[in-house]
Amino acid sequence: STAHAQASARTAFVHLFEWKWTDVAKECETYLGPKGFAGVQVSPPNEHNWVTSGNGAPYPWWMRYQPVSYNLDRSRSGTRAEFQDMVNRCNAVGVGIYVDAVINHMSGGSSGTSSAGRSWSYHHYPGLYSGYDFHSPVCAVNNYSNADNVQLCELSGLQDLHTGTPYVRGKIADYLVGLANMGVKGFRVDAAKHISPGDLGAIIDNVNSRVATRPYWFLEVIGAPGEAVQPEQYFGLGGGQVNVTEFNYGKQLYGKFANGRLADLETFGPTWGLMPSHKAVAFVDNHDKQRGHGGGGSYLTYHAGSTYNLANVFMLAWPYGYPSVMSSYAFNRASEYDTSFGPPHHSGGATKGPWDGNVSSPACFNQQIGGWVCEHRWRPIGNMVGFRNATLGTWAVTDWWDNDHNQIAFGRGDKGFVVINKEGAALTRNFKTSLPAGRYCDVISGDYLNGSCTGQVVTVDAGGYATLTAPPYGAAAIHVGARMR
Ligand code: LM2
Ligand code: CA
Repeated sequence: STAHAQASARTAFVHLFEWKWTDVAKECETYLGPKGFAGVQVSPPNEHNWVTSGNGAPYPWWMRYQPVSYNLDRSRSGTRAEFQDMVNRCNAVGVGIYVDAVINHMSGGSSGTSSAGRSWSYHHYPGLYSGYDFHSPVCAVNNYSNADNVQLCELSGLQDLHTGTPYVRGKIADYLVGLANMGVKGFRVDAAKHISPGDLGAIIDNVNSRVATRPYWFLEVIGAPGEAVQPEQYFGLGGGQVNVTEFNYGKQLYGKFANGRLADLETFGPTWGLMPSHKAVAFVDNHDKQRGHGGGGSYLTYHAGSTYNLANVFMLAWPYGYPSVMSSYAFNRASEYDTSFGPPHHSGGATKGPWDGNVSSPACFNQQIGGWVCEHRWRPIGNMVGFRNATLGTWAVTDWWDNDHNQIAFGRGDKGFVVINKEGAALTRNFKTSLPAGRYCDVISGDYLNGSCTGQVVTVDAGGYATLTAPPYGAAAIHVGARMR
């Protein structure tokens, strides 16, 4: 299990990709806090390049991966004051904010205007960085068998910071310390693979030494066999306390959920080549992989509908890593134009968030372009966060059952039991569980609230047996946090 998760008894987080600060605050208060989410990964909060059109698409999402400064005054998600208000309100309901820290590079291109209306040009960011602060000679990342090429050259033409110098390290650390002092609880280090472990370790140590409480760190390192830079090289950073993204997790789940056999998952974990559980951030998809950015590999996305739901149910029930739930706006995948398309917006590019004009609930579950998908609010996904929190104490898988094909079931000791049915016929069966006798709410067919259940109520007998029904391409799940009174 993971230390950060145990500390809070909240064991999963969500990436609210491209959400506005004012909307994230409302989402914490109305949904994420009550549902037991530990945190929210937010889009990069700093001043960034402003791109009106990319690959023909209006206001591409990826403009935010082109920093212009570490000023929070005006990003696409809102102002510094709105950011602080969000951090405060989310912290107040037990939900930490994790900032996506883009610190490997600055903008791409030769010149431009930022989200705050300021000018910048190649290797020239007024008041922050100039010539000597960038790696030279300038080269392109194009040889993954050479660590220096990966870490000292430009990734996708993005101006590569000389993270070996005290000045650059200091500027980056000041940015992150400032965020921690505002109440930010963690950092996703973007493109960590493109910063040497020595440089990144120095920055992490600098930050950790200057804050009252160490932030939670997870580093984005995409592992691929045979490459010079491997995730393991980053495990020891921050005194060995950091996590690393496990990109093989979602890739392997795709292999089983999209066209393989779920029964194979009985042994899913490090023996499949995954990093140790306590080091890993696990995810079905992320903002890059869902649109084919950031290298190859197939991943399930919300486009897969019920199969996507089931893969997330499995992730949240299975004792591996610290799970990250993806939450998207609708997009098509046909072309570069489609995958560059930014979030729903007003004319001029300001984000039109799911809470815009809505008082009691956000505009979600809209898979047409211009809509927000909000996978984290899909009932099976949102409610399985409660399952994972309730089962934290028993990390072992118990009472495994499968039909040799695509119906599986397993328990988490005396804390929870889940059934996953990726077949076209309903599955009803009397399962052996290790739960205490009692009546439980099936949190897939309904919600548990204040001792009552809007879905199926399941009885576990004195011997631990219970009859559960999982609909076609559906699931059923019971746990001690949703027990009838
Ligand atoms: C990441 N992780 O390591 C982010 O998760 C990923 O989303 C970022 O790429 C990347 N690293 C850099 O932070 C995205 C997007 C790219 C986009 C960059 C910069 O996937 O397509 O590149 O952000 O905005 C774009 C253009 C590209 C151009 C580049 C520089 O698509 O064609 O390259 O800007 O102008 C010349
Ligand atoms: Ca670099």
